[in-house]
Amino acid sequence: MVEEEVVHRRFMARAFRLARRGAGWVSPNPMVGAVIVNRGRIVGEGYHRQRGMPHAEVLAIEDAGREVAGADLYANLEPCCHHGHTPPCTDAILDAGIRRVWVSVLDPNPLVAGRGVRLLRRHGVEVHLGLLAGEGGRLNEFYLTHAGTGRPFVVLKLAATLDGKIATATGESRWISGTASRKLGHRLRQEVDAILVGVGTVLADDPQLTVRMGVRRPRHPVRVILDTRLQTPLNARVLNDLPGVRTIVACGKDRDARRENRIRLLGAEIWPFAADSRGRVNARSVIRRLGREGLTSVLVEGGREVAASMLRDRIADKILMVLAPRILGGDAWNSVGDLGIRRISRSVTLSEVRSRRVGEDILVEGYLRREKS
Ligand code: AOF
Ligand code: ZN
Repeated sequence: MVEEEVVHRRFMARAFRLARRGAGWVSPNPMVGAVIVNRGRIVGEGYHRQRGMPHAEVLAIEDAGREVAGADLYANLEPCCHHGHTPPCTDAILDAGIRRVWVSVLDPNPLVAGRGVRLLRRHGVEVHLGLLAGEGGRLNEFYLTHAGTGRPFVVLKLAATLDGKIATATGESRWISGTASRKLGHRLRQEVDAILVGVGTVLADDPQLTVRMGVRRPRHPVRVILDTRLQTPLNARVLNDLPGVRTIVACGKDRDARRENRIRLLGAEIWPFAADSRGRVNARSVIRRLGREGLTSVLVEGGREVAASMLRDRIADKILMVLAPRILGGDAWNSVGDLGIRRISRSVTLSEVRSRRVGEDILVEGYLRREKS
């Protein structure tokens, strides 16, 4: 029995790996991988490549050909039972004569949400739900958050020194982290729907916010700048490089109309918002609107004020902190602005913390408890 469990996990882990190949391409759909096993041997595999394209299960069934009859299927997400761009996977599974199905997590899409599993069971298929559910949930944390709540999953990424600094006293920040972790940053950009920074970062670093280093087939995320008073320079690289990439400048309602027009002429969208209690664009409203526009994930790359509001207002779901083996001292810039915390018991605390080496740097990641919004 225990041995058998190990085998099931191995096939599900294979489905996870296949699913991950769709990272960055499937949004707003989930990443899904499927494996078909007959008499202990993998006879078919498939994964969802891109939104609008066939589903993992259907591809795996095709791949298995005649060997699918009486076989087992492993899928990281509950098979769909509705007509979208493609017909229901549950029909394909039943037509193929698959006998047993292992599913990691349910699909929160209201058109599915447990119906896929129930339908299969009703037709005599043996369905096992919850195999490697923790990892299956983390794999699709963008999709599951967005499909379940309508808001995107928010990742706050910071690259700092061991003493938590992101720039020297003169504002120099290139480069605190090493090549390996900067490459990782570009791969991460490739997987999210939007990158968001504050105007302070645009003024200090003039970033492009595009996918470059070591990514073969770049897919650029939407660029979002929080810029209450429209201070983004008209010659900033975010407004001028890669004009085909959608760029959004979120500003206060009380803005300069001439400047707004000039930014629009460069191809960027202007999104006006009410200010928060500190007189800045309300980041939570911006994030919510991104979710309404179908964006499932946002990577926040700083600077310190934006990082502070993501933590203060509990907007971030996850933190990725790259720590470079350097020290800059007290006159350098902090990675996170003031949070007004007086007691250790009130500190922003991560859970499910993991860490690993990336080149010379250390990557620490963990989850935050988010307030409902
Ligand atoms: C699956 N297998 O590989 C995927 C599923 O418009 P469609 O037809 O692509 O349907 C998209 C919805 O189907 C998506 O919102 C989610 O509920 C489910 N995705 N389901 O069984 C897959 N990609
Ligand atoms: Zn499907």
